[in-house]
Amino acid sequence: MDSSDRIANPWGPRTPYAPGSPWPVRTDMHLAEGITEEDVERWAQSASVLHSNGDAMDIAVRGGRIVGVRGRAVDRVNRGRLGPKDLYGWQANHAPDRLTRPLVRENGRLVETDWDTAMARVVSRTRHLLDERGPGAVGFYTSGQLFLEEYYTLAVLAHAGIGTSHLDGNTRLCTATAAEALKESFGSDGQPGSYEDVDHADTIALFGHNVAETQTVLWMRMLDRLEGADPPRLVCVDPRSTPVARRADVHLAPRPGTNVALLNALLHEIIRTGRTDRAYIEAHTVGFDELASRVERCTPAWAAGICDVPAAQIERAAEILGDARRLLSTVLQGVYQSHQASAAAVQVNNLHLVRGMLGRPGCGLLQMNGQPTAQNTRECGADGDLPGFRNWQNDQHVAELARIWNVEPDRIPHHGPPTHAMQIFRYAEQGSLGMLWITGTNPAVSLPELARIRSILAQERLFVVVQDLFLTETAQLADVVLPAATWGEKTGTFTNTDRTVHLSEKAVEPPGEARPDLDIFLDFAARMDFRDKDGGPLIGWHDPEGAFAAWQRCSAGRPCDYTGLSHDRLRGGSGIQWPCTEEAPDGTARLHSDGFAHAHPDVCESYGKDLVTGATVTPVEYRSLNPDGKAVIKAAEYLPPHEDTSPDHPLQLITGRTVYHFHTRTKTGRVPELNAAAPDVWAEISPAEAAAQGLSDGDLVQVITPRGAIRARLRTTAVRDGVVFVPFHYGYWDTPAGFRPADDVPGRAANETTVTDWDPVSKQPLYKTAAARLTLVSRRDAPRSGTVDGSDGTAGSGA
Ligand SMILES: Nc1nc2c(c(=O)[nH]1)N[C@H]1C(S)=C(S)[C@@H](COP(=O)(O)OP(=O)(O)OC[C@H]3O[C@@H](n4cnc5c(=O)[nH]c(N)nc54)[C@H](O)[C@@H]3O)O[C@H]1N2
Ligand SMILES: Nc1nc2c(c(=O)[nH]1)N[C@H]1C(S)=C(S)[C@@H](COP(=O)(O)OP(=O)(O)OC[C@H]3O[C@@H](n4cnc5c(=O)[nH]c(N)nc54)[C@H](O)[C@@H]3O)O[C@H]1N2
Ligand SMILES: [Mo]
Repeated sequence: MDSSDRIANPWGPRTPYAPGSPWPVRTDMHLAEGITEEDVERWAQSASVLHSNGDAMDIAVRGGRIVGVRGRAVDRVNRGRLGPKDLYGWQANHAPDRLTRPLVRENGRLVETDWDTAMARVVSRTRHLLDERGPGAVGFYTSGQLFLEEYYTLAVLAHAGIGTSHLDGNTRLCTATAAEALKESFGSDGQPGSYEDVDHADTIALFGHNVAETQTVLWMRMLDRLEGADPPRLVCVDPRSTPVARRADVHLAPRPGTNVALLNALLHEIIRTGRTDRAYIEAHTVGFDELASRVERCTPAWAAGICDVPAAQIERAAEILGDARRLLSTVLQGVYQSHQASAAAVQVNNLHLVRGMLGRPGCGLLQMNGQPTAQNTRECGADGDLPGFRNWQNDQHVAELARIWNVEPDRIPHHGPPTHAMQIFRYAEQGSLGMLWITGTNPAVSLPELARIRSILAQERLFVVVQDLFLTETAQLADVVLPAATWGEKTGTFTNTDRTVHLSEKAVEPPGEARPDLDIFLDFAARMDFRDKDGGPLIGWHDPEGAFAAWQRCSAGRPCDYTGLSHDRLRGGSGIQWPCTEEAPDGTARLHSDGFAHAHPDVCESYGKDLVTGATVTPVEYRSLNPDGKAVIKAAEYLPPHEDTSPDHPLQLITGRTVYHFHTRTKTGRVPELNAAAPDVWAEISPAEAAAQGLSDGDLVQVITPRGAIRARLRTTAVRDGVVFVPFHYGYWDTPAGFRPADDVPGRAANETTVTDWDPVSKQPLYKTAAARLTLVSRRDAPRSGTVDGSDGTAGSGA
């Protein structure tokens, strides 16, 4: 098909299908101009790294360069389909401004150097800090975008090599709440559901998840069901009129930050009307009575007052959810990036538990991931948790890990919870952290309250290492910059939202001296000479296959068991869902089909937390609550957002995504089609809100919060009155200055305005509730770039 169509219509043509039948194949392809399939010399197997869906594709190679991509029809995830970022995004690999040599700071400026010099600086600073101040002075902040082999190597290096507990990923900003909600309810991380549940569901509910723009291929699957025979009913909870909302049978548009009130009312109705599965609750869960009493007074009328959603709509949604026979729910950032993130996400788990809707075709639950490899950050322990979903409070688990690594258990920090990213930056601010090694993330654009983050990273006393493809806003503040190879230039595996593991093969050489992250970590480990307790090398592998084999040993017997997989097994066919073992050689479609073994006190990854305060439950308490390992139904009371509106800041600010860009745009901003589709930041409010404020479409405005201000063009869309939405993608690397100008001039990155605050349970920052006001800078007819409105409206939210 004509590739330009996929900017105007990101989802392509429909292939409708009926419940229970397989999703038809549709093979999408995009090749560079002038290239035909016959011109392609070689295809390298891979999957997308620009979202969590895991769209399988082959990379077209000609003359040592990537010249396009084609969806893999054999793959269970996408059956050949690709989204707009998948189709065009590969062009970023060959951007002219890729980093090709290491950089070190000399007299205040970053200058090119060789690998030996750069690595020697990193090693000497690490040794110095370990000698002078101990492992607590060294921190690592990684990504949801490297490969499994890289995370596992980094986790071993940090946990048992350095011995620091200051290791986390940007997964903290992304899906820490997914992991937490799964631990709270089911004892361990691991998605219960499967994408095949879309094929069987009679009802699909999306909670704070704009799937149409953020997992376009998953939305194609839902659209094909909606246009086939016997379509599912669709429930959408989102304050904006997203493409999902516009297709929904019921769209609930609550005030931002009120998910718990809404969910408690839905549970109230389902319990009141007897739409629960008593036998399932009895056999498989603990905690139901507490939930029933907690939500007893949470009537739709009560929630209507908090959420500003008509009570009748809440009742209607409860009826649909309560009558579903095969319910699939998804949850994402509209829930996770709120002040009661974990409490709300757990209520969606409860909805499935009280209705007995788990572990059967169509009865799916996806606490969605966002980033392509976030699942691997979590399972490998590069988010600070112990590898293999092991429990830091369980001495047996620590001892087992120590055996696998052949070290003394004491060498693995486990005397308290791992340090979360926001706390790592706090330690850097206070000075107790002397070195921060940042890999595959751009915190100078993606963390909240950017003026603060910039000042932390710019400190003389903090040694900052940045490993990236480009001289990002963050790299510009580093002491050492290491040029990394990326997707298409290195081999490894990664796991999507529904636990499907894909192999991604090296297609082309990286530019210049750029090296795979795995090689950089292995080089560091070798130079540091980390040893096990018998004097052998702590890290004994040298390549991706060796790292994968080591990880398999670590995963054996745990919920994320990879022992039945290998790079070879993943070559040629479809991706495979973990756990994959000798007993389940083709992988496992759904977890919890026969009970909740992962929740057993001896097995569970966590004993859980108080959903309101975040206080950890002790092993003794957990054992008495859940001795046999059942699912835990946990109730939570609603609390209002921490920062509410005021006369000074009368609007609620929410931030998020557009279909055309990925995060801080280091890749998508360098792709002509995607950049042209949405070249600059904007702010959305409702037409009524605009009228009330004397503003109109296209006006240049400032969005102001107590932290800072940005400048953006106004778009009027069907968002709730009283809410302003800003996409968070736009940093400074492609502005005329190339970096953030002065802190006292309004910028354009949404995070200039967001708040340093987090969910007490998952520690995920709050990007979706802050108070703001708008002021007019200039009217639309004042000179403007003309392209600032971005998309033509077909795909853009609220168009
Ligand atoms: N195109 C594109 N796709 C991506 C990404 C990208 O950058 N661009 N990033 C990937 C990553 S890492 C992630 S984490 C995912 C994120 O994927 P999503 O979570 O789908 O994306 P967001 O736009 O962050 O937020 C989703 C919705 O939450 C709504 N929302 C805001 N406040 C509330 C609230 O209080 N309650 C409810 N119920 N909803 C609310 C917003 O209006 C928004 O439509 O996308 C992945 N896919
Ligand atoms: N206001 C607001 N802020 C948000 C969010 C929001 O909704 N609103 N969402 C949050 C979420 S969910 C997320 S996931 C984060 C994302 O925030 P970031 O992680 O900061 O965003 P990216 O732009 O994806 O940064 C990834 C970096 O890794 C580099 N990279 C890519 N591949 C490789 C590789 O193979 N190796 C190495 N070494 N580097 C590589 C890229 O060039 C890029 O600089 O933002 C968070 N921030
Ligand atoms: Mo994310």
